[in-house]
Amino acid sequence: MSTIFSQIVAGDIPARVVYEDETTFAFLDANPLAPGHTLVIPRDEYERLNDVPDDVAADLYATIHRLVPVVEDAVDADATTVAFNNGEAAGQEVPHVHCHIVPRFDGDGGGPIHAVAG
Ligand code: DGP
Repeated sequence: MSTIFSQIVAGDIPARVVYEDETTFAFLDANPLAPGHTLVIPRDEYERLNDVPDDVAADLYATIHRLVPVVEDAVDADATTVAFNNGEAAGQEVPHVHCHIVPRFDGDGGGPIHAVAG
């Protein structure tokens, strides 16, 4: 049984795709904490960060690095919270590594951790 995110990558579940390349994929979060809330994932399924091979981790970081300013510009954000919930106790609900890029605005009142709490 593949994760819901693998089904999105496969095109079996619709999503607002923001970016894709050979190893990584990005789409809008279905329950956004702010407009433009984006998830960046490896195409392949890895449950936790330390399961991700080095080359894929490098690609994942490159995509995050590329998309942060794009997301900020798209919604005119003042900043972004960029975070992984890594493991169930940390609030990870989908067992497929994903990085949250959450646009932040001056005075929005969200703390860094609560911003990505599920
Ligand atoms: P986390 O709690 O870190 O595992 O975050 C999971 C995020 O995934 C949560 O913010 C909502 C989002 N999400 C869950 N299911 C779907 C889906 O089917 N489509 C999209 N676009 N996002 C989803």
